[in-house]
Amino acid sequence: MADLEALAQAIIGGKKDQAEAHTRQAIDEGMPPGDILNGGLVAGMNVVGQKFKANEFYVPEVLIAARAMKAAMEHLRPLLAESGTQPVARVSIGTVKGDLHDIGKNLVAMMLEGAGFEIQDLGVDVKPEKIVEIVQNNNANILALSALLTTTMPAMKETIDALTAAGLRDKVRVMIGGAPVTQNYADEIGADGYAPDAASAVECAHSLI
Ligand code: B1M
Repeated sequence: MADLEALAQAIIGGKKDQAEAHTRQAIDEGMPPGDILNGGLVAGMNVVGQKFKANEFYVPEVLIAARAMKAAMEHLRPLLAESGTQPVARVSIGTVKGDLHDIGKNLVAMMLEGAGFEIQDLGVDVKPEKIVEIVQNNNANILALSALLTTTMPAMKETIDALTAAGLRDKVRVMIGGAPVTQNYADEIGADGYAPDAASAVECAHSLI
């Protein structure tokens, strides 16, 4: 009998093979894919987020858990699409112009995916004009911007200004983060949300929708 608690535990422990096996078993037994996602994958990643915030888990543990979550997700993704299960919201995430750091951004993306958000990863060094094009053509609810350099933080303001100039500022909620970024800076440039770490990014994204 499929065991969602065991699936959640496999994800928390970063046990990729077990996570995949529990997911397959649940699918084969006909459990609705949305139940497997929420009761297993999201439940597991929630605990990972809490442990990360409490400094009980560090970056490697989160990455290993996220790898197990992603492997399980590969089995579920086609079924979720078929069953019409809606994501919590759609997030386009990228590191801003001039900035090549992506480890934190990837961590945030994985935690959001683990929380049931649909992720469009824009990569690094994403120019404001590219973001304007993406916001115009895609239906993301949230634009998530990461910056790791004090010299690239201004590109966050440039991006928000470019969205405003293009008449698109109201189409998307903008959240920002990265080591040098602060809540004050978010307020100053008119971002809708700020999160200091990947677990808080999930809370922030939830608060924006
Ligand atoms: Co760079 N680098 N780096 N670097 N690098 C820093 C950031 C630096 C602090 C090192 C230092 O001098 N002590 C410094 C920045 C100084 C500053 O501006 N204040 C620096 C510098 C100067 C540079 C170069 C300019 C060096 C040079 O060439 N002279 C250069 C710039 C290249 C460029 O981007 N154009 C450069 C290059 C690199 C590498 C390519 C070698 C490599 C990046 C590899 C990669 O990302 N693929 C690198 C690395 C690894 C670092 C350090 C060592 C680690 C960064 C990291 O990944 N941390 C870093 C020093 C340090 O932090 N100890 C440093 C782990 C990661 C999990 O944390 O990214 O903070 P972080 O993400 C956190 C939170 O910030 C938050 O959640 C994450 C998880 O909790 N978060 C968000 C991040 N994005 C978020 C978005 C959100 C919400 C939360 O919402 C959207």
